Amino acid sequence: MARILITSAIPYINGIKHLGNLVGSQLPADLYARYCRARGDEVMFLCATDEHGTPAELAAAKAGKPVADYCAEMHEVQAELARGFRLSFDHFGRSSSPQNHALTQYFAGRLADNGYIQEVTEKQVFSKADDRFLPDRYIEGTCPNCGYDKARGDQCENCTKQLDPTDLIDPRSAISGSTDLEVRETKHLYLRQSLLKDDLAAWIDSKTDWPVLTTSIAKKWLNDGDGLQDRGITRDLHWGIPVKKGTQDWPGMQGKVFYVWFDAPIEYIAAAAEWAEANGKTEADWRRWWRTDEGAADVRYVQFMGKDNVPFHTLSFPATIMGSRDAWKLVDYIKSFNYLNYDGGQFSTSQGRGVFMDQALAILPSDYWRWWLLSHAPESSDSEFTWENFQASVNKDLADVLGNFVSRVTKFCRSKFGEEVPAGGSLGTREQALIDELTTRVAAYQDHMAAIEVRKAAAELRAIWVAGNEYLQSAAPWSVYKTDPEQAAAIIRLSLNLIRLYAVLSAPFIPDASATMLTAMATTDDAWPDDIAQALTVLEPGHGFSVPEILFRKIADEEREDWQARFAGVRS
Ligand code: B3M
Ligand code: ZN
Repeated sequence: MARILITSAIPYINGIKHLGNLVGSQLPADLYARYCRARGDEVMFLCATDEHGTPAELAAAKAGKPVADYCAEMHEVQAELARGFRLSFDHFGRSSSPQNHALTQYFAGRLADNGYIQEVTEKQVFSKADDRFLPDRYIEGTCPNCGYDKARGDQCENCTKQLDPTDLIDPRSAISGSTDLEVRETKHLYLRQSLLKDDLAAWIDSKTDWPVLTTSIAKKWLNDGDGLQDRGITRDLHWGIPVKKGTQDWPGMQGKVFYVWFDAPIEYIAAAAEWAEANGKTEADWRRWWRTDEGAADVRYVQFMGKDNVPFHTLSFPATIMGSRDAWKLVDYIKSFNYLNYDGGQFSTSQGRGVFMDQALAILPSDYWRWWLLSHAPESSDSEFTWENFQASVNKDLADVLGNFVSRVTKFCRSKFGEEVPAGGSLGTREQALIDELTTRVAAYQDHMAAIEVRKAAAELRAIWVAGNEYLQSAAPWSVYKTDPEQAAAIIRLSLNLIRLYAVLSAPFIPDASATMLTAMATTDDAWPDDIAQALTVLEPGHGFSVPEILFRKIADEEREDWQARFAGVRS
Protein backbone atom coordinates (compact mmCIF):
# COMPACT_ATOMS: atom_id res chain seq x y z
CA MET A 1 0.00 0.00 0.00
CA ALA A 2 1.49 3.26 -1.14
CA ARG A 3 1.03 6.65 0.48
CA ILE A 4 0.02 9.35 -1.98
CA LEU A 5 -0.15 13.08 -1.25
CA ILE A 6 -2.20 14.91 -3.88
CA THR A 7 -2.73 18.64 -4.25
CA SER A 8 -4.70 20.58 -6.81
CA ALA A 9 -3.77 24.18 -7.61
CA ILE A 10 -5.79 26.23 -5.18
CA PRO A 11 -8.42 28.32 -6.98
CA TYR A 12 -8.49 32.07 -6.49
CA ILE A 13 -11.26 33.24 -4.23
CA ASN A 14 -12.48 35.88 -6.66
CA GLY A 15 -15.51 34.26 -8.18
CA ILE A 16 -16.81 30.97 -9.41
CA LYS A 17 -14.51 28.88 -11.59
CA HIS A 18 -15.40 27.84 -15.12
CA LEU A 19 -15.19 24.32 -16.51
CA GLY A 20 -11.78 25.07 -18.03
CA ASN A 21 -10.38 25.80 -14.57
CA LEU A 22 -12.03 22.68 -13.19
CA VAL A 23 -10.57 20.30 -15.76
CA GLY A 24 -7.11 21.83 -15.42
CA SER A 25 -6.56 20.94 -11.78
CA GLN A 26 -9.26 19.95 -9.29
CA LEU A 27 -11.13 17.41 -11.39
CA PRO A 28 -8.19 15.30 -12.62
CA ALA A 29 -6.72 15.48 -9.12
CA ASP A 30 -9.98 14.02 -7.82
CA LEU A 31 -9.93 11.31 -10.48
CA TYR A 32 -6.46 10.28 -9.38
CA ALA A 33 -7.29 10.47 -5.67
CA ARG A 34 -10.34 8.26 -6.14
CA TYR A 35 -8.36 5.78 -8.21
CA CYS A 36 -5.54 5.55 -5.66
CA ARG A 37 -8.01 5.05 -2.81
CA ALA A 38 -9.82 2.36 -4.80
CA ARG A 39 -6.52 0.54 -5.25
CA GLY A 40 -5.97 0.59 -1.50
CA ASP A 41 -3.42 3.39 -1.27
CA GLU A 42 -3.42 5.74 1.69
CA VAL A 43 -4.33 9.12 0.19
CA MET A 44 -4.18 12.70 1.47
CA PHE A 45 -5.96 14.92 -1.07
CA LEU A 46 -5.75 18.64 -0.32
CA CYS A 47 -7.07 21.80 -1.88
CA ALA A 48 -8.00 25.27 -0.63
CA THR A 49 -9.07 28.69 -1.72
CA ASP A 50 -6.32 31.17 -2.62
CA GLU A 51 -7.50 34.22 -0.74
CA HIS A 52 -4.82 36.86 -0.78
CA GLY A 53 -3.49 39.34 -3.24
CA THR A 54 -4.97 41.84 -5.57
CA PRO A 55 -7.63 39.54 -7.14
CA ALA A 56 -9.31 39.15 -3.73
CA GLU A 57 -9.10 42.85 -2.88
CA LEU A 58 -10.42 43.90 -6.29
CA ALA A 59 -13.31 41.41 -6.23
CA ALA A 60 -14.29 42.36 -2.67
CA ALA A 61 -14.26 46.04 -3.62
CA LYS A 62 -16.45 45.29 -6.61
CA ALA A 63 -18.87 43.34 -4.41
CA GLY A 64 -18.86 46.22 -1.90
CA LYS A 65 -17.82 43.96 1.00
CA PRO A 66 -14.97 43.88 3.50
CA VAL A 67 -12.40 41.55 2.01
CA ALA A 68 -12.43 39.11 4.97
CA ASP A 69 -16.22 38.74 4.73
CA TYR A 70 -16.05 38.37 0.98
CA CYS A 71 -13.46 35.61 1.27
CA ALA A 72 -15.41 33.73 3.95
CA GLU A 73 -18.54 33.78 1.80
CA MET A 74 -16.79 32.83 -1.41
CA HIS A 75 -14.96 30.02 0.32
CA GLU A 76 -18.31 28.50 1.26
CA VAL A 77 -19.60 28.98 -2.29
CA GLN A 78 -16.58 27.21 -3.73
CA ALA A 79 -16.71 24.45 -1.11
CA GLU A 80 -20.37 23.81 -1.96
CA LEU A 81 -19.60 23.62 -5.67
CA ALA A 82 -16.72 21.26 -4.96
CA ARG A 83 -19.16 19.00 -3.10
CA GLY A 84 -21.54 19.32 -6.06
CA PHE A 85 -18.85 18.03 -8.41
CA ARG A 86 -18.01 15.29 -5.87
CA LEU A 87 -14.45 16.53 -5.40
CA SER A 88 -13.29 14.23 -2.64
CA PHE A 89 -10.84 16.47 -0.81
CA ASP A 90 -9.65 15.25 2.55
CA HIS A 91 -9.59 18.93 3.36
CA PHE A 92 -10.56 22.09 1.49
CA GLY A 93 -8.66 24.79 3.32
CA ARG A 94 -8.15 28.53 3.18
CA SER A 95 -4.86 30.27 2.50
CA SER A 96 -5.95 32.91 5.02
CA SER A 97 -5.92 30.31 7.83
CA PRO A 98 -3.89 30.86 11.00
CA GLN A 99 -1.89 27.77 10.03
CA ASN A 100 -0.84 29.37 6.76
CA HIS A 101 0.01 32.64 8.47
CA ALA A 102 2.34 30.81 10.85
CA LEU A 103 3.93 28.59 8.20
CA THR A 104 4.46 31.42 5.72
CA GLN A 105 6.13 33.58 8.36
CA TYR A 106 8.16 30.55 9.43
CA PHE A 107 9.41 29.93 5.87
CA ALA A 108 10.34 33.58 5.45
CA GLY A 109 12.35 33.41 8.66
CA ARG A 110 14.16 30.25 7.59
CA LEU A 111 14.95 31.74 4.19
CA ALA A 112 16.31 34.88 5.84
CA ASP A 113 18.43 32.87 8.30
CA ASN A 114 19.88 30.92 5.40
CA GLY A 115 20.78 34.00 3.39
CA TYR A 116 18.09 33.70 0.74
CA ILE A 117 16.30 36.96 1.50
CA GLN A 118 17.51 40.35 0.42
CA GLU A 119 15.97 43.62 1.58
CA VAL A 120 15.63 45.93 -1.37
CA THR A 121 14.57 49.53 -1.54
CA GLU A 122 12.93 49.70 -4.87
CA LYS A 123 10.83 51.77 -7.12
CA GLN A 124 7.17 50.88 -7.36
CA VAL A 125 4.40 52.32 -9.43
CA PHE A 126 2.24 54.72 -7.39
CA SER A 127 -1.10 55.97 -8.63
CA LYS A 128 -1.87 59.52 -7.63
CA ALA A 129 -5.51 59.16 -8.61
CA ASP A 130 -5.90 56.08 -6.39
CA ASP A 131 -3.49 57.30 -3.69
CA ARG A 132 -1.77 53.93 -3.43
CA PHE A 133 0.94 51.70 -4.83
CA LEU A 134 -0.19 49.49 -7.69
CA PRO A 135 1.26 46.02 -7.27
CA ASP A 136 0.49 43.05 -9.54
CA ARG A 137 -3.03 43.07 -10.87
CA TYR A 138 -3.69 46.62 -9.82
CA ILE A 139 -1.78 47.55 -12.89
CA GLU A 140 -2.27 46.54 -16.52
CA GLY A 141 -0.38 47.25 -19.68
CA THR A 142 1.34 45.76 -22.69
CA CYS A 143 3.53 42.66 -22.22
CA PRO A 144 7.17 43.41 -23.09
CA ASN A 145 7.59 39.79 -24.14
CA CYS A 146 4.68 39.14 -26.51
CA GLY A 147 2.90 42.48 -26.96
CA TYR A 148 -0.42 41.32 -25.40
CA ASP A 149 -2.14 44.55 -24.34
CA LYS A 150 -3.98 43.29 -21.26
CA ALA A 151 -0.99 41.87 -19.40
CA ARG A 152 -1.16 42.16 -15.63
CA GLY A 153 1.58 43.44 -13.38
CA ASP A 154 2.49 39.97 -12.13
CA GLN A 155 2.12 37.75 -15.17
CA CYS A 156 1.15 37.85 -18.82
CA GLU A 157 -1.85 35.58 -19.31
CA ASN A 158 -1.01 35.23 -22.97
CA CYS A 159 2.62 34.04 -22.88
CA THR A 160 2.85 33.03 -19.16
CA LYS A 161 5.87 35.28 -18.57
CA GLN A 162 6.19 36.38 -14.95
CA LEU A 163 6.38 40.14 -14.81
CA ASP A 164 7.04 42.98 -12.44
CA PRO A 165 4.65 45.94 -12.64
CA THR A 166 7.45 48.21 -13.84
CA ASP A 167 8.09 45.89 -16.84
CA LEU A 168 4.76 46.81 -18.46
CA ILE A 169 4.63 49.09 -21.48
CA ASP A 170 1.94 51.83 -21.37
CA PRO A 171 0.85 50.96 -17.81
CA ARG A 172 -2.51 52.02 -16.34
CA SER A 173 -4.28 51.55 -13.02
CA ALA A 174 -6.65 48.60 -12.96
CA ILE A 175 -8.69 50.37 -10.30
CA SER A 176 -9.33 53.72 -11.96
CA GLY A 177 -7.80 53.30 -15.39
CA SER A 178 -5.63 56.30 -14.57
CA THR A 179 -2.34 56.70 -16.38
CA ASP A 180 -1.27 59.41 -13.95
CA LEU A 181 1.31 57.12 -12.40
CA GLU A 182 4.65 57.80 -10.85
CA VAL A 183 7.44 55.68 -9.49
CA ARG A 184 8.11 55.93 -5.76
CA GLU A 185 10.49 54.20 -3.35
CA THR A 186 9.39 51.43 -1.01
CA LYS A 187 11.20 48.62 0.79
CA HIS A 188 10.60 44.96 -0.03
CA LEU A 189 11.95 41.49 0.54
CA TYR A 190 13.36 39.53 -2.37
CA LEU A 191 13.71 35.78 -2.54
CA ARG A 192 17.19 35.14 -3.93
CA GLN A 193 16.14 32.16 -6.01
CA SER A 194 18.97 32.78 -8.45
CA LEU A 195 21.30 31.35 -5.76
CA LEU A 196 19.39 28.08 -6.06
CA LYS A 197 19.59 27.84 -9.83
CA ASP A 198 22.01 24.89 -9.90
CA ASP A 199 20.02 22.97 -7.31
CA LEU A 200 16.78 23.59 -9.17
CA ALA A 201 18.30 22.65 -12.52
CA ALA A 202 19.65 19.38 -11.14
CA TRP A 203 16.33 18.60 -9.51
CA ILE A 204 14.33 19.29 -12.67
CA ASP A 205 16.82 17.29 -14.76
CA SER A 206 16.28 14.33 -12.46
CA LYS A 207 12.56 14.33 -13.25
CA THR A 208 12.80 12.33 -16.46
CA ASP A 209 9.27 10.92 -16.12
CA TRP A 210 7.47 14.27 -15.96
CA PRO A 211 5.05 15.27 -18.73
CA VAL A 212 6.76 17.21 -21.52
CA LEU A 213 4.40 20.12 -20.91
CA THR A 214 5.69 20.46 -17.36
CA THR A 215 9.41 20.12 -18.04
CA SER A 216 9.37 22.26 -21.18
CA ILE A 217 7.87 25.19 -19.27
CA ALA A 218 10.20 24.65 -16.31
CA LYS A 219 13.31 24.49 -18.50
CA LYS A 220 12.22 27.45 -20.57
CA TRP A 221 12.11 29.72 -17.54
CA LEU A 222 15.14 28.13 -15.95
CA ASN A 223 17.40 28.28 -18.95
CA ASP A 224 16.72 31.73 -20.22
CA GLY A 225 17.33 32.81 -16.66
CA ASP A 226 14.10 34.67 -16.66
CA GLY A 227 12.08 32.67 -14.18
CA LEU A 228 14.96 32.74 -11.78
CA GLN A 229 15.41 36.42 -11.31
CA ASP A 230 15.24 37.20 -7.63
CA ARG A 231 11.62 38.00 -6.97
CA GLY A 232 9.86 40.35 -4.60
CA ILE A 233 7.85 38.35 -2.07
CA THR A 234 6.21 41.26 -0.23
CA ARG A 235 3.64 43.85 -1.21
CA ASP A 236 2.24 47.19 -0.09
CA LEU A 237 -1.23 45.83 0.55
CA HIS A 238 -3.44 45.53 3.62
CA TRP A 239 -5.01 42.15 3.01
CA GLY A 240 -2.60 39.25 3.32
CA ILE A 241 -0.15 37.63 5.69
CA PRO A 242 1.76 40.28 7.66
CA VAL A 243 5.49 40.22 6.99
CA LYS A 244 7.26 38.64 9.95
CA LYS A 245 10.48 36.75 10.45
CA GLY A 246 9.08 33.64 12.07
CA THR A 247 7.23 35.03 15.09
CA GLN A 248 9.37 38.21 15.25
CA ASP A 249 8.61 41.61 13.78
CA TRP A 250 10.64 42.44 10.68
CA PRO A 251 12.15 45.92 11.02
CA GLY A 252 11.06 48.25 8.29
CA MET A 253 8.37 45.90 7.01
CA GLN A 254 5.48 46.89 9.24
CA GLY A 255 2.19 47.23 7.42
CA LYS A 256 3.31 45.09 4.48
CA VAL A 257 2.16 41.62 3.55
CA PHE A 258 3.63 38.66 1.71
CA TYR A 259 3.00 38.33 -1.99
CA VAL A 260 0.12 35.95 -2.74
CA TRP A 261 2.30 33.63 -4.81
CA PHE A 262 4.66 33.27 -1.85
CA ASP A 263 1.98 32.12 0.60
CA ALA A 264 -0.35 30.24 -1.78
CA PRO A 265 1.80 27.11 -2.32
CA ILE A 266 2.68 27.06 1.38
CA GLU A 267 -1.05 26.58 1.89
CA TYR A 268 -0.61 23.07 0.47
CA ILE A 269 1.28 22.33 3.69
CA ALA A 270 -0.98 24.45 5.88
CA ALA A 271 -4.05 22.64 4.53
CA ALA A 272 -2.70 19.44 6.08
CA ALA A 273 -2.34 21.25 9.40
CA GLU A 274 -5.91 22.55 9.01
CA TRP A 275 -7.05 19.00 8.23
CA ALA A 276 -5.46 17.83 11.48
CA GLU A 277 -7.20 20.52 13.49
CA ALA A 278 -10.57 19.89 11.84
CA ASN A 279 -10.38 16.15 12.42
CA GLY A 280 -8.95 15.93 15.92
CA LYS A 281 -5.56 14.76 14.68
CA THR A 282 -2.15 15.62 16.04
CA GLU A 283 0.73 17.64 14.68
CA ALA A 284 2.55 14.38 13.98
CA ASP A 285 -0.44 13.11 11.97
CA TRP A 286 -0.10 15.81 9.37
CA ARG A 287 3.67 16.15 9.44
CA ARG A 288 4.02 12.50 8.42
CA TRP A 289 2.71 13.67 5.03
CA TRP A 290 5.07 16.60 4.69
CA ARG A 291 8.32 16.07 6.56
CA THR A 292 10.65 13.44 5.17
CA ASP A 293 12.32 13.30 8.59
CA GLU A 294 8.98 12.67 10.30
CA GLY A 295 7.51 9.85 8.25
CA ALA A 296 7.02 11.30 4.76
CA ALA A 297 10.08 9.67 3.18
CA ASP A 298 7.85 7.05 1.54
CA VAL A 299 5.14 9.50 0.43
CA ARG A 300 4.67 10.12 -3.27
CA TYR A 301 3.59 13.73 -3.81
CA VAL A 302 1.66 14.56 -6.99
CA GLN A 303 0.50 18.06 -7.99
CA PHE A 304 -2.14 19.01 -10.59
CA MET A 305 -2.34 22.40 -12.30
CA GLY A 306 -2.93 24.38 -15.48
CA LYS A 307 0.13 25.29 -17.53
CA ASP A 308 0.15 28.93 -16.42
CA ASN A 309 0.89 27.76 -12.88
CA VAL A 310 3.85 25.57 -13.79
CA PRO A 311 6.65 28.18 -13.32
CA PHE A 312 5.58 28.80 -9.73
CA HIS A 313 5.54 25.08 -8.92
CA THR A 314 8.73 24.08 -10.69
CA LEU A 315 10.85 27.08 -9.64
CA SER A 316 9.48 29.46 -7.00
CA PHE A 317 7.89 27.02 -4.54
CA PRO A 318 10.73 24.48 -4.76
CA ALA A 319 13.13 27.41 -4.16
CA THR A 320 11.18 28.24 -0.98
CA ILE A 321 11.43 24.63 0.19
CA MET A 322 15.06 24.13 -0.78
CA GLY A 323 16.05 27.47 0.72
CA SER A 324 14.44 26.56 4.05
CA ARG A 325 16.98 23.71 4.32
CA ASP A 326 14.33 21.79 6.22
CA ALA A 327 13.18 18.31 5.30
CA TRP A 328 9.89 19.40 3.71
CA LYS A 329 8.70 17.15 0.93
CA LEU A 330 9.36 18.30 -2.62
CA VAL A 331 6.88 17.34 -5.31
CA ASP A 332 7.53 14.02 -7.05
CA TYR A 333 5.31 14.46 -10.11
CA ILE A 334 3.64 17.48 -11.66
CA LYS A 335 0.71 16.82 -13.96
CA SER A 336 -0.06 19.96 -15.93
CA PHE A 337 -2.78 20.77 -18.43
CA ASN A 338 -3.25 22.92 -21.47
CA TYR A 339 -6.32 25.10 -21.83
CA LEU A 340 -9.88 24.09 -22.55
CA ASN A 341 -11.46 26.47 -25.03
CA TYR A 342 -15.16 27.25 -25.28
CA ASP A 343 -17.14 27.04 -28.48
CA GLY A 344 -14.78 28.74 -30.89
CA GLY A 345 -13.08 31.05 -28.37
CA GLN A 346 -11.72 31.07 -24.85
CA PHE A 347 -13.37 30.56 -21.52
CA SER A 348 -13.00 33.87 -19.75
CA THR A 349 -13.71 34.72 -16.16
CA SER A 350 -13.34 38.44 -16.70
CA GLN A 351 -15.72 38.37 -19.66
CA GLY A 352 -17.98 35.68 -18.18
CA ARG A 353 -17.67 33.58 -21.32
CA GLY A 354 -18.40 29.83 -21.15
CA VAL A 355 -20.01 27.56 -18.59
CA PHE A 356 -19.23 28.12 -14.92
CA MET A 357 -19.39 25.47 -12.22
CA ASP A 358 -22.67 26.66 -10.70
CA GLN A 359 -24.35 26.92 -14.09
CA ALA A 360 -23.18 23.46 -15.11
CA LEU A 361 -24.69 21.82 -12.03
CA ALA A 362 -27.94 23.72 -12.52
CA ILE A 363 -28.31 22.07 -15.94
CA LEU A 364 -27.17 18.49 -15.40
CA PRO A 365 -25.77 16.29 -12.61
CA SER A 366 -22.04 16.29 -12.09
CA ASP A 367 -21.31 12.89 -13.67
CA TYR A 368 -22.31 14.19 -17.11
CA TRP A 369 -19.72 16.99 -16.82
CA ARG A 370 -17.09 14.86 -15.16
CA TRP A 371 -17.25 12.34 -17.96
CA TRP A 372 -17.08 14.85 -20.77
CA LEU A 373 -14.39 16.99 -19.18
CA LEU A 374 -12.12 14.12 -18.19
CA SER A 375 -12.55 12.23 -21.46
CA HIS A 376 -11.60 15.46 -23.29
CA ALA A 377 -8.95 16.71 -20.86
CA PRO A 378 -6.53 19.13 -22.58
CA GLU A 379 -3.45 16.99 -22.09
CA SER A 380 -1.34 16.94 -25.24
CA SER A 381 -2.83 20.15 -26.62
CA ASP A 382 -5.59 22.63 -25.93
CA SER A 383 -9.05 21.10 -26.39
CA GLU A 384 -12.43 22.61 -27.04
CA PHE A 385 -15.85 22.36 -25.49
CA THR A 386 -18.68 22.45 -27.98
CA TRP A 387 -22.29 21.69 -27.17
CA GLU A 388 -22.51 19.29 -30.11
CA ASN A 389 -19.58 17.31 -28.83
CA PHE A 390 -20.94 17.34 -25.29
CA GLN A 391 -24.34 16.12 -26.47
CA ALA A 392 -22.82 13.38 -28.64
CA SER A 393 -20.56 12.18 -25.88
CA VAL A 394 -23.28 12.06 -23.22
CA ASN A 395 -25.82 10.43 -25.51
CA LYS A 396 -23.44 7.86 -26.91
CA ASP A 397 -21.00 6.92 -24.15
CA LEU A 398 -23.17 7.40 -21.10
CA ALA A 399 -26.74 6.81 -22.29
CA ASP A 400 -26.40 4.39 -25.22
CA VAL A 401 -23.45 2.35 -24.07
CA LEU A 402 -23.32 2.26 -20.28
CA GLY A 403 -26.84 3.29 -19.30
CA ASN A 404 -28.50 1.11 -21.89
CA PHE A 405 -26.49 -1.94 -20.86
CA VAL A 406 -27.57 -1.59 -17.25
CA SER A 407 -31.17 -1.01 -18.20
CA ARG A 408 -31.46 -3.91 -20.67
CA VAL A 409 -29.81 -6.44 -18.39
CA THR A 410 -31.78 -5.59 -15.26
CA LYS A 411 -35.12 -5.25 -17.02
CA PHE A 412 -34.72 -8.47 -19.00
CA CYS A 413 -33.74 -10.37 -15.86
CA ARG A 414 -36.68 -8.97 -13.91
CA SER A 415 -39.15 -9.97 -16.60
CA LYS A 416 -37.83 -13.51 -17.13
CA PHE A 417 -36.20 -14.57 -13.87
CA GLY A 418 -37.35 -12.05 -11.28
CA GLU A 419 -35.25 -9.66 -9.22
CA GLU A 420 -32.49 -12.03 -8.24
CA VAL A 421 -29.38 -13.37 -9.92
CA PRO A 422 -30.52 -16.47 -11.83
CA ALA A 423 -28.91 -19.91 -11.47
CA GLY A 424 -28.11 -22.41 -14.20
CA GLY A 425 -26.18 -22.71 -17.46
CA SER A 426 -22.45 -22.41 -17.90
CA LEU A 427 -19.88 -20.14 -19.44
CA GLY A 428 -18.73 -20.89 -22.98
CA THR A 429 -16.16 -19.58 -25.43
CA ARG A 430 -17.97 -16.28 -25.96
CA GLU A 431 -17.79 -15.58 -22.25
CA GLN A 432 -14.15 -16.62 -22.09
CA ALA A 433 -13.37 -14.26 -24.98
CA LEU A 434 -15.07 -11.43 -23.07
CA ILE A 435 -13.09 -12.22 -19.91
CA ASP A 436 -9.87 -12.26 -21.91
CA GLU A 437 -10.66 -8.95 -23.54
CA LEU A 438 -11.61 -7.34 -20.23
CA THR A 439 -8.47 -8.69 -18.57
CA THR A 440 -6.32 -6.99 -21.19
CA ARG A 441 -8.33 -3.79 -21.15
CA VAL A 442 -8.48 -3.45 -17.36
CA ALA A 443 -4.70 -3.87 -17.23
CA ALA A 444 -4.33 -1.08 -19.81
CA TYR A 445 -6.83 1.06 -17.90
CA GLN A 446 -4.81 0.65 -14.71
CA ASP A 447 -1.59 1.55 -16.52
CA HIS A 448 -3.14 4.75 -17.88
CA MET A 449 -4.57 5.70 -14.52
CA ALA A 450 -1.27 5.06 -12.76
CA ALA A 451 0.46 7.23 -15.37
CA ILE A 452 -2.30 9.87 -15.03
CA GLU A 453 -3.01 9.65 -18.76
CA VAL A 454 -6.55 10.87 -18.31
CA ARG A 455 -7.86 10.71 -21.88
CA LYS A 456 -6.34 7.32 -22.54
CA ALA A 457 -7.85 6.00 -19.32
CA ALA A 458 -11.27 7.35 -20.34
CA ALA A 459 -10.97 5.78 -23.79
CA GLU A 460 -10.09 2.43 -22.24
CA LEU A 461 -13.00 2.63 -19.80
CA ARG A 462 -15.33 3.39 -22.68
CA ALA A 463 -13.95 0.35 -24.53
CA ILE A 464 -14.62 -1.75 -21.43
CA TRP A 465 -18.27 -0.63 -21.48
CA VAL A 466 -18.50 -1.28 -25.22
CA ALA A 467 -17.14 -4.80 -24.78
CA GLY A 468 -20.03 -5.63 -22.45
CA ASN A 469 -22.57 -4.18 -24.82
CA GLU A 470 -21.17 -6.13 -27.75
CA TYR A 471 -21.14 -9.28 -25.71
CA LEU A 472 -24.77 -8.82 -24.76
CA GLN A 473 -25.72 -8.08 -28.33
CA SER A 474 -24.05 -11.19 -29.71
CA ALA A 475 -24.99 -13.50 -26.81
CA ALA A 476 -28.63 -12.31 -27.29
CA PRO A 477 -30.17 -13.81 -24.13
CA TRP A 478 -33.65 -12.76 -25.32
CA SER A 479 -33.34 -15.22 -28.25
CA VAL A 480 -31.49 -17.91 -26.32
CA TYR A 481 -34.20 -17.81 -23.66
CA LYS A 482 -36.76 -19.19 -26.10
CA THR A 483 -34.87 -22.46 -26.58
CA ASP A 484 -32.45 -22.64 -23.63
CA PRO A 485 -33.52 -20.64 -20.54
CA GLU A 486 -30.64 -22.07 -18.46
CA GLN A 487 -28.10 -20.67 -20.90
CA ALA A 488 -29.91 -17.33 -20.95
CA ALA A 489 -29.60 -17.35 -17.14
CA ALA A 490 -25.83 -17.80 -17.38
CA ILE A 491 -25.56 -14.87 -19.78
CA ILE A 492 -27.62 -12.65 -17.49
CA ARG A 493 -25.75 -13.74 -14.38
CA LEU A 494 -22.51 -12.71 -16.03
CA SER A 495 -24.07 -9.44 -17.19
CA LEU A 496 -25.35 -8.53 -13.73
CA ASN A 497 -21.84 -9.13 -12.45
CA LEU A 498 -20.55 -6.91 -15.22
CA ILE A 499 -22.73 -4.09 -13.87
CA ARG A 500 -21.03 -4.44 -10.49
CA LEU A 501 -17.61 -4.54 -12.15
CA TYR A 502 -18.46 -1.42 -14.18
CA ALA A 503 -19.52 0.36 -11.01
CA VAL A 504 -16.13 -0.33 -9.44
CA LEU A 505 -14.05 0.55 -12.50
CA SER A 506 -16.05 3.68 -13.37
CA ALA A 507 -16.26 5.20 -9.89
CA PRO A 508 -13.24 7.53 -10.29
CA PHE A 509 -14.92 9.11 -13.35
CA ILE A 510 -18.63 8.95 -12.50
CA PRO A 511 -18.97 8.34 -8.75
CA ASP A 512 -22.72 8.95 -8.49
CA ALA A 513 -23.69 6.59 -11.30
CA SER A 514 -21.33 4.01 -9.82
CA ALA A 515 -23.02 4.30 -6.46
CA THR A 516 -26.42 3.88 -8.15
CA MET A 517 -25.21 0.73 -9.90
CA LEU A 518 -23.84 -0.77 -6.68
CA THR A 519 -27.07 0.03 -4.85
CA ALA A 520 -29.10 -1.57 -7.63
CA MET A 521 -26.90 -4.65 -7.38
CA ALA A 522 -27.57 -4.61 -3.62
CA THR A 523 -23.90 -4.88 -2.78
CA THR A 524 -21.26 -2.85 -1.01
CA ASP A 525 -18.48 -5.01 -2.45
CA ASP A 526 -16.52 -2.43 -4.41
CA ALA A 527 -13.17 -4.23 -4.24
CA TRP A 528 -10.94 -3.42 -7.18
CA PRO A 529 -10.69 -6.57 -9.35
CA ASP A 530 -7.49 -8.62 -9.17
CA ASP A 531 -8.87 -11.27 -11.42
CA ILE A 532 -11.64 -10.53 -13.88
CA ALA A 533 -13.10 -14.05 -14.01
CA GLN A 534 -13.36 -14.05 -10.23
CA ALA A 535 -14.78 -10.51 -10.14
CA LEU A 536 -17.57 -11.69 -12.44
CA THR A 537 -18.79 -14.29 -9.94
CA VAL A 538 -19.17 -12.02 -6.91
CA LEU A 539 -22.97 -11.81 -7.26
CA GLU A 540 -24.09 -15.38 -6.78
CA PRO A 541 -27.33 -17.09 -7.81
CA GLY A 542 -30.16 -15.99 -5.55
CA HIS A 543 -28.61 -12.58 -4.75
CA GLY A 544 -31.28 -9.90 -5.01
CA PHE A 545 -31.04 -6.75 -7.13
CA SER A 546 -33.31 -4.00 -8.37
CA VAL A 547 -33.79 -2.16 -11.62
CA PRO A 548 -32.24 1.30 -11.13
CA GLU A 549 -33.71 4.58 -12.24
CA ILE A 550 -32.38 5.56 -15.63
CA LEU A 551 -28.63 6.19 -15.17
CA PHE A 552 -28.11 8.83 -17.84
CA ARG A 553 -30.69 10.63 -19.88
CA LYS A 554 -30.12 11.81 -23.42
CA ILE A 555 -29.70 15.45 -24.31
CA ALA A 556 -32.27 16.52 -26.89
CA ASP A 557 -31.38 18.78 -29.81
CA GLU A 558 -33.69 21.55 -28.57
CA GLU A 559 -32.05 21.56 -25.15
CA ARG A 560 -28.64 21.72 -26.72
CA GLU A 561 -29.68 24.69 -28.86
CA ASP A 562 -31.21 26.38 -25.87
CA TRP A 563 -28.03 26.02 -23.80
CA GLN A 564 -25.88 27.05 -26.70
CA ALA A 565 -27.82 30.29 -26.99
CA ARG A 566 -28.01 30.86 -23.26
CA PHE A 567 -24.26 30.64 -22.76
CA ALA A 568 -23.20 32.41 -25.92
CA GLY A 569 -23.49 35.80 -24.29
CA VAL A 570 -21.86 37.33 -21.30
CA ARG A 571 -22.60 36.14 -17.79
CA SER A 572 -24.37 38.90 -15.92
N1 B3M B 1 -4.67 30.58 -7.46
C1 B3M B 1 -4.06 30.42 -9.82
C2 B3M B 1 -5.27 29.68 -10.25
O1 B3M B 1 -6.28 29.63 -9.55
C3 B3M B 1 -3.64 30.23 -8.42
C4 B3M B 1 -3.07 28.89 -8.15
C5 B3M B 1 -2.29 28.83 -6.88
S1 B3M B 1 -1.58 27.28 -6.66
C6 B3M B 1 -0.65 27.43 -5.26
O2 B3M B 1 -5.21 29.16 -11.35
ZN1 ZN C 1 3.13 38.12 -22.92
